[in-house]
Amino acid sequence: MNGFFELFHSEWFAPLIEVGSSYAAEIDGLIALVLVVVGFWFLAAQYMFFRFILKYRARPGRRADYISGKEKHLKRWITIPHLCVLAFDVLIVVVSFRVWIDIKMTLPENPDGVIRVIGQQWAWTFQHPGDDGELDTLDDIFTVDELHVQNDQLYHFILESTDVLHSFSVPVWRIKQDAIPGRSITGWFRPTKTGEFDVQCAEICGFGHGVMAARVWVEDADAHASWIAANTPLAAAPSSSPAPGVQ
Ligand SMILES: [Cu+2]
Repeated sequence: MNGFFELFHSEWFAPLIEVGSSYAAEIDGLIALVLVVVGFWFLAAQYMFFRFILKYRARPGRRADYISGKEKHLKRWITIPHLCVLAFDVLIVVVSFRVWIDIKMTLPENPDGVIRVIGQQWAWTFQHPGDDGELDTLDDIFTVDELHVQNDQLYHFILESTDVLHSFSVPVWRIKQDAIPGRSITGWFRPTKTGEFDVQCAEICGFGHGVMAARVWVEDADAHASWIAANTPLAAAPSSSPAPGVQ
């Protein structure tokens, strides 16, 4: 059975749009399935539509046929395709449920890193763990519109918003998750491709929504370690004097 579902882990789209996370191909497979099923019925319906228009059209000396569709043998033209469409609907629901469970309802344990993503009108703030690998410690690295992660590592993200609804969208990873004020939403990803990619807010969030874009840098281990070393705030260095504002 699992072999059957593997069919829908599609990398057909790879030449068109980059596949950059462990589950991107699963989302693509689902889209391919919907495209094939809906596309098939679209073409079949259009074919019959135009065929009947031509076949039963008015001709010299003959009026166009009027078919009420009430007779039993004509009703079959509706009932049989209807049942077929329902069967394909069930297939789409089953496959999408599996993808939903894998990506949204399952949180793989023991992440290699945790980042916090905060949406606000109209920028993204990213909180990365510093040298100690722990979030919410003194050496955390805060950036605006600039996310840095290490390739092939399991990340959890904690998504928050300070004002209105936003949506954290990273197309290359096939992530799109709403950020809701007052809530912390946890999700996960595992990047599989190094490079620099787009991050975009995908929820109309006010006047500046269109410019609420950011970039993510997926780096190999060495490049990521040197980025962390270069950006760990000085305040994190051991010091005997208290931080400003602390009595
Ligand atoms: Cu936004």
